[in-house]
Amino acid sequence: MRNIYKIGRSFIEEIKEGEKVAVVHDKDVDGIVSAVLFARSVEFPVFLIPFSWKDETIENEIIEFDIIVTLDLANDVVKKFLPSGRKTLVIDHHPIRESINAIIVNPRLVKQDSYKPTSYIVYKMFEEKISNLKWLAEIGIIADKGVEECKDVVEVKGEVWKSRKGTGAKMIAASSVIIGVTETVEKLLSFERLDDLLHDEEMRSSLKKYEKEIEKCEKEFWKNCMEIENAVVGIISPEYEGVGSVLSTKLAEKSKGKIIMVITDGNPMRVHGRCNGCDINIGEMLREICGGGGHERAGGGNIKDFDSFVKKIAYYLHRKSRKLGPGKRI
Ligand SMILES: [Mn+2]
Repeated sequence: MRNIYKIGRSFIEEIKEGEKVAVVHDKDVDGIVSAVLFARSVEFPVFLIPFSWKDETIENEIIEFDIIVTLDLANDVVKKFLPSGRKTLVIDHHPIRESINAIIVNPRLVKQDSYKPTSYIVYKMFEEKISNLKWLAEIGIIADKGVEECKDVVEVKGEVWKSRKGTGAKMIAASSVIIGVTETVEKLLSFERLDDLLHDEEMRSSLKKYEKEIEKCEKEFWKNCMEIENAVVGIISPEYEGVGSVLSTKLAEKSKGKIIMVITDGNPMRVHGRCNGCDINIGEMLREICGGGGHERAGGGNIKDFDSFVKKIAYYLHRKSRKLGPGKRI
């Protein structure tokens, strides 16, 4: 593993004075923290660009740069916007499905099923320079649920989400949707200690607002939900991004064995499926029903028509409970 960090560092050392460096990073907490750790590690100025798969302007934004560094973005995502002939460094932890013309720092090159968030990788690459920001790296790791394999960095005991660093992770998530990703990065760049984050008024009020919104949506979900076999399906209209995903995870933790489908209203409507402890593969189910995807316990997809979605769920679950194959009619 040490070797891949060294390859990443050599790439950085070879950057010449005057070369313009763009850092494109994911918008989630791991991506935001990685960007802050990276910017605080290198001696040269960097231009930070938050990116999500919906962004279409990225190619124009990075065209003028000599060097591209991407953080927490999978190879196949980077491939879509990478301009040709540009020196590129990809620091990431997603499965490697595509090869691209770049230097790759990804623990999966060494161990395929490794799960070490990008915050951990960036921290390990520059540990000597940013040991004072270990608390921030820990927050990025906690947010991406990577504590298990990063115990040499994360020091939290007991329930991580209830710890001070867990609260820090929630504050960053909330502030990124309420005050914005770039503004959140700006703030984090100025914090030296965990207390600077935990005591920041704007960050604190973001978390309060976000939690209030989740509570409101939880009530809305139970008020108009319907039960189909062991699935509970309900629509919510959240004010902020990411609420559907957070709420579905929360509800599934509370209702073990139930399939939770939180649908966020909009055009298109989006479904967030979760299940803890049932024998239905959520990702597979949503792939078949609405062309979505995911894994055993969590998945998502877009819905055009609510009524036909509900019918398809009923048909799918009825078929599964009778162990019928996909082609057989009931
Ligand atoms: Mn990540």
